[in-house]
Amino acid sequence: RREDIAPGAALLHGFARAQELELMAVIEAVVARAPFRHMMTPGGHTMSVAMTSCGRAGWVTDRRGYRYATHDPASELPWPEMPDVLRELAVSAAAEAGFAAFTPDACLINRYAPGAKMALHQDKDEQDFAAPIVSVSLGLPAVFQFGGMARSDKPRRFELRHGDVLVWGGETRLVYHGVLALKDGEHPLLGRQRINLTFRKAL
Ligand code: MD5
Ligand code: FE
Repeated sequence: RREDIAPGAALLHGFARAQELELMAVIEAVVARAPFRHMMTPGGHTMSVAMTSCGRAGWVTDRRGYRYATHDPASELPWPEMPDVLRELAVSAAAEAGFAAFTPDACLINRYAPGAKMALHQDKDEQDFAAPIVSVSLGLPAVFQFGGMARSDKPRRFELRHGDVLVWGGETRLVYHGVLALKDGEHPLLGRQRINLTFRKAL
């Protein structure tokens, strides 16, 4: 089921569900080479969400700022390649939402333990705002906040469940958004966590 939540933003309920086992297997392989880490923001706060990346570019933050990097700062090696099953899922979700020819080069993998959250922010570290962003949710459900172009715009709330895929681009590409503190629970496949994959054309 496709739910249009704003112009250019579509929530594809359960779109990734049938591939849950393959997705978890390739995520484990990426994490074996590029482990999850809690990065520091330019302001000196450690993020509650643990992150890693695959693809040509990975999103990183440290005291110098936010940016995309071709190498993992922890190992100084290139990020693991983006597995085909991940790329194909992102491309097919984008097409389903009306964005043909999406060519993601970055997949950020976010891990939320109970209590982890992501404050309202805009995604604006990418070169090309014409490309959409595709976000895949796995594991425990989270409450996603979808705001407007100003931080002060009152956000709407949506629940993102296991297998849901959110695609946004066009007019809504730069809206403020965030994730409320993850509520504790037990997911049959992932246990006490939520994993979010965010695909972007970064470079
Ligand atoms: C997450 N990740 O679930 C979140 C939300 C990030 C990030 O925001 O930058 O890694 S992904 C869903 C999302 C993000 C940005 C905009 C919209 C949805 N949207 O406008 O619908 O870990
Ligand atoms: Fe974001």
